[in-house]
Amino acid sequence: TPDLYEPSWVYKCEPEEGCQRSEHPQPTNSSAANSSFMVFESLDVCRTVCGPFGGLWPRPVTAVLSTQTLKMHPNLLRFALTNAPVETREMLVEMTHVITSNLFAECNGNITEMVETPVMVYISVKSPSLELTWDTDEQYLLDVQNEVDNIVVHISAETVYGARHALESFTQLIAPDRPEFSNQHQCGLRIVTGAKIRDKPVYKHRGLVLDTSRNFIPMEDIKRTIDGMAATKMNVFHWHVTDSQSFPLESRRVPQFTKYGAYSANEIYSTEEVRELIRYARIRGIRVVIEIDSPAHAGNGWQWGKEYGFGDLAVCVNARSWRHLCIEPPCGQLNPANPAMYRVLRDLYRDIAELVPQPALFHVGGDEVYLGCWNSSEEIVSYMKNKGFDTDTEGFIRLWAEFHSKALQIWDEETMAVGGQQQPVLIWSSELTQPERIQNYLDKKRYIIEVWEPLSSPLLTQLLRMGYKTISIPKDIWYLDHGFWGKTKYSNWRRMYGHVLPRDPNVLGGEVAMWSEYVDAQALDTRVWPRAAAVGERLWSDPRSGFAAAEPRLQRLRARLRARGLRPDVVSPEWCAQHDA
Ligand code: CP6
Repeated sequence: TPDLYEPSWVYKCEPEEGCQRSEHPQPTNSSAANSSFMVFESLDVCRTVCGPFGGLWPRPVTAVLSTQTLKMHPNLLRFALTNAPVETREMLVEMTHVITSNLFAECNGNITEMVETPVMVYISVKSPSLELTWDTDEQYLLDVQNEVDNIVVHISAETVYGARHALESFTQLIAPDRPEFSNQHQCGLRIVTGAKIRDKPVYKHRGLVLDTSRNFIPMEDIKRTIDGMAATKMNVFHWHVTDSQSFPLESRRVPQFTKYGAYSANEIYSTEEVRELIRYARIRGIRVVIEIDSPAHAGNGWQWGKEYGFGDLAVCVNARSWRHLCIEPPCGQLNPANPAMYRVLRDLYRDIAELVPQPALFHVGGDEVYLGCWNSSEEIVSYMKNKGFDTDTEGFIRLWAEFHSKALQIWDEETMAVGGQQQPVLIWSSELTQPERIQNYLDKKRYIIEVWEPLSSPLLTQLLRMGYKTISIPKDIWYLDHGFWGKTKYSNWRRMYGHVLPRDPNVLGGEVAMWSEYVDAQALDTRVWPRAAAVGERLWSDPRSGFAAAEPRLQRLRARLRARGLRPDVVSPEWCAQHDA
């Protein structure tokens, strides 16, 4: 195919160089004028999709975009798939359905039909694998050409997930022909007439943590959050599904978890719903990582042991002595002295292992153990004495480490019992992961440390130096709940965007966190979006250009999220959208 991308009429953008509009004559419409459809040029649309990196978010590695747009309609959009096994093709078909319905949702679901250009998308994928892991190749090439009477798009990727990212970028080359800020009206869609995009992520772990324990978040709101992540090419939904406050995850083997731990019978995620969510996320290139926080942050859902003759499965449950027994009320920690607790944990892990596609990534929690809680239990203290553990801080730390070692072994066994292979697990940073302790307790081949220390903490660097793999989630920057606790540590998107992770092969990536003490479905979208997208671009592209260059694209992303039914917060006054571009 001939190269249509003469530097005289394109924006050329290379990483690290910034973007410059090359001096060029006004594009001529000659080739299009000869064809059978009319050409409408709208500078407004081009302003949003043809500029440096157009309306793309996250920023691709390289993009060369035409300065012309043509009218299109999703009715005249066709996909042709590569030869591949049935399951691979089915996955691609579902991915294209998502893309098409996202386009239909533009213009308030009411796209004007005038004279449109047919768009033909050819997708070629090399690997038939549907596995989604850190080894999944997410790179893609996207090529858009204006042929005689249609637009021809070529997508080529190693995996279906790369192809999905390409499809996402493809939709970002399309924009409504009316101002961003009037979402109420019918409008037309226009597509950039030419593009060459080469793209791949800098970090392989681009996550969002959602806590659904402090306040329950209905499934439809979780799915909307997944939609937002897909729009920004994030790929890990870290589901902090349980905590001490409530246990909304159904376990078929242990129905007591939800019976005693869910806020209500309506506030439960059934096994079927979870399975469906995992599938929903996959079609959007996202892996669901379930976290069962333990041994701390566990209480409600575990308080029925005595009634069933199992003894105390957890201790200090619902203790309310703020700043004494608990990190935050209500308290609760698993009882490591009780063998029945491990049997119950095994049943829960088995249910999860059966639910998640293998190879699976699991999060064991491991944060904020309050040693005073365990110390308040006679049963636990005498268990320690029997084992010859000192009953000082280091003794309790040993007990904590013993818990994780047993829990990991149970997870491994249950993983293998369902035909999976041993995998590393995620664990939060804590007292246990302090540099002087961690090597005694946590094997660097088995644990990946999710470091949530503030930026000023040396821990991330220390762990990297010791050879541990890490996920970075600096709590003073990438916590979306800051500013909503009556404190003023508000993390705005510019600050979130401006944080650059150390480039180290053992930094697998990062996550942005939505703890749910002070949020539920009512304000979820505005609290998460568009700020999470700032982290999404930081993790995908890790650009060196500042937030000023990013802002117009973020405004376009915000409009796109609105069209897809999210309710993202504003980026800046409407004035900026009108005058910045
Ligand atoms: N819940 C759990 C939390 C937090 C953590 N784990 C948390 C701690 C400090 C802040 C915000 C959230 N609410 N289970 C820490 C990983 Cl500032």
